[in-house]
Amino acid sequence: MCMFPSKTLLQYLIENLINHPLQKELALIMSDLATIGKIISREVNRAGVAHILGQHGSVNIQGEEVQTLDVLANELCKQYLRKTGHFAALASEEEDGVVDMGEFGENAQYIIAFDPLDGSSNIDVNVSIGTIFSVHKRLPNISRTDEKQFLQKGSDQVLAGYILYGSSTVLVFSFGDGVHEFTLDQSLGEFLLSREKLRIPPKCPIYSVNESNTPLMKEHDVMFINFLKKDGTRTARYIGSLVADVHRTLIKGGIFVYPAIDAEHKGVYKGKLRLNYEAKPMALLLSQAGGLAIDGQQDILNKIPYSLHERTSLILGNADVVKEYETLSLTNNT
Ligand code: AFP
Repeated sequence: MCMFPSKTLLQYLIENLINHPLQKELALIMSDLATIGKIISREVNRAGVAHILGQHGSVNIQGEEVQTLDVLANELCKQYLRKTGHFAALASEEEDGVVDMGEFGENAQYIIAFDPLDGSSNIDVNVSIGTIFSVHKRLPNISRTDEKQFLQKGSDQVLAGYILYGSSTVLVFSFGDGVHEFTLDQSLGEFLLSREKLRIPPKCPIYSVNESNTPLMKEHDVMFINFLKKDGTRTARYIGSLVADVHRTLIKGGIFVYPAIDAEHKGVYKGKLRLNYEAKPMALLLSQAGGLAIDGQQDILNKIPYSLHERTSLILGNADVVKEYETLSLTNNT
């Protein structure tokens, strides 16, 4: 067995600075996010033991029940990131409005949006969950706590990624020059490089969709899902944690489809996933890995959010198959 581990995240970030000296602060941000990931990973792993599983009893801005681990992860992210001094403002799935970083954020150059614990309905059953983050430059001439700071295009993200708490804890991120994966070695307490410049495989062997929603979908979405199943060459996988479904898609290839649905049976079709801290960061990773993420009609990276917690439909995965969806959607959109 090899005595020497692969490159640590810290080594990687330092080496990367030789080619990208201006990314110094982003490297520090990435290192801080990795530390948060280690702490959440520890808490997730001992959640059952510590009897901190279960619901917190409150309801978040999305109308969902908040889990204890969600609260813990959100508080940790807020408190830790505030003290780093890198962020002028912060937005979280668990917070109604923009979070002021106080004196720590006065001279900060970046803003961050995150979902501290995505896939929280899976917490109680030991299914993979994750933290998603999206970092932008702070906009000048706008108050740092103004929601407009977060109404920036996905293509302007300077750092995006996720930490997946699964059978191992994995960090996947991009500064916009490739996607890199690091796996947490619990014994060393270090993230070690496991995949550099990750590319989505060319084949699309998996489709991932919550098929219980088909009665609520538009006709062309149902047609597309039937097309994906038509020749029996694809298998179905759906976890219900975006981080886990995206990670599998990046590693194995495939397509994830969450179209707009008419959840209230009123003829009004709406997306479920959040643009700022679910769709945008995943879209950057997919595009950097050679894939594509769209809302049905346009690249997610080109969408300008109109509100902090805006929801969107999301179709991502192998670019050729995602484009087939786009064509069908554009010709059938009503
Ligand atoms: P929760 O955090 O409420 O579990 O939502 C998870 C999520 O936002 C995303 O991670 C999943 O891809 C998606 O929702 C699953 O939605 P459905 O439960 O409607 O399939």
